Amino acid sequence: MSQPVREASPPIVLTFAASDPTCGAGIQADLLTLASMGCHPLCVVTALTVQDTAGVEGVLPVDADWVADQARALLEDMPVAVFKLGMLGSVENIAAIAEIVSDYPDIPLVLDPVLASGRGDQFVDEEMVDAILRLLMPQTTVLTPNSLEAMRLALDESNENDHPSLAECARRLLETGCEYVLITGTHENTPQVENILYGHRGVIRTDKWPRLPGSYHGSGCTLASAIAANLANGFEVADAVRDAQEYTWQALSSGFRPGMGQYIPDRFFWARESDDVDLNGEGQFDERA
Ligand code: PXL
Repeated sequence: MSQPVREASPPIVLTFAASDPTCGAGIQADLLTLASMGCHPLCVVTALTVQDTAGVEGVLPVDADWVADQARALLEDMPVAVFKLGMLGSVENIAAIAEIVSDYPDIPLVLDPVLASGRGDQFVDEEMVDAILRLLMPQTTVLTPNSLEAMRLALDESNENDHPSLAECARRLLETGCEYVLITGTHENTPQVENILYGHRGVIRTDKWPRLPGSYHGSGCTLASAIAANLANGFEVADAVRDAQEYTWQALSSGFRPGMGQYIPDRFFWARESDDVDLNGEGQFDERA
């Protein structure tokens, strides 16, 4: 019997993240984004959550041996172009994942330091923050904190007078060993959302985006996965970051509200008919305010 012709596979991105059954955030958001951007996702589940579009009701970390076994099985079988890390669930999982990725030092790693949900549910304790800083940052290519996460990761807890600027947070985070830090500015009091990419020589680029009125679930997962997809597709970091922001802005501006809580980004906006996406327009989105 003749075999079907074997096509070259799309670039493969391995994501370690928690399941969000709403598919707004978490590993399902990563999967949708990576697929939409032409990659094949590999999904290692680090925790289960119970949630709806209004909030998280429960988190069950997956046993660290199961996390490691999922990843090892995939890595022995398929060539991974980029790693992407989201919510990791436990200190044990952080340690297991740090050990696995250290066996692949040439594979770029995008770390979305998920510390809390956009709705305020806390996902990490101090021990996990410490493990992220010590074990993962030195292996990170691009770190993608929002300004609140950057502050929490960079703050010197022993000094109550420590009030670092975001640029100082970026400097401290780069000192922990990551190559680039993209601090997103959704939570800052600026007319437009300003996202700043820092490298060891300073600011690499600043991008400003019109503020959208809705509250979105999964915007950070979408952005980090889009960066990972662009790196897997061969972009340099600065271009990967710029293009990923544009993709995310479009997914957000095409977002929809399927339940009673937050909006969900539409990662397949390009596959649906719509006149909605207009980077220069602001009026169309008023109904979501
Ligand atoms: O948006 C951050 C995030 C990541 N991963 C999971 C989540 C959330 C936010 O709720 O539930 C699983």
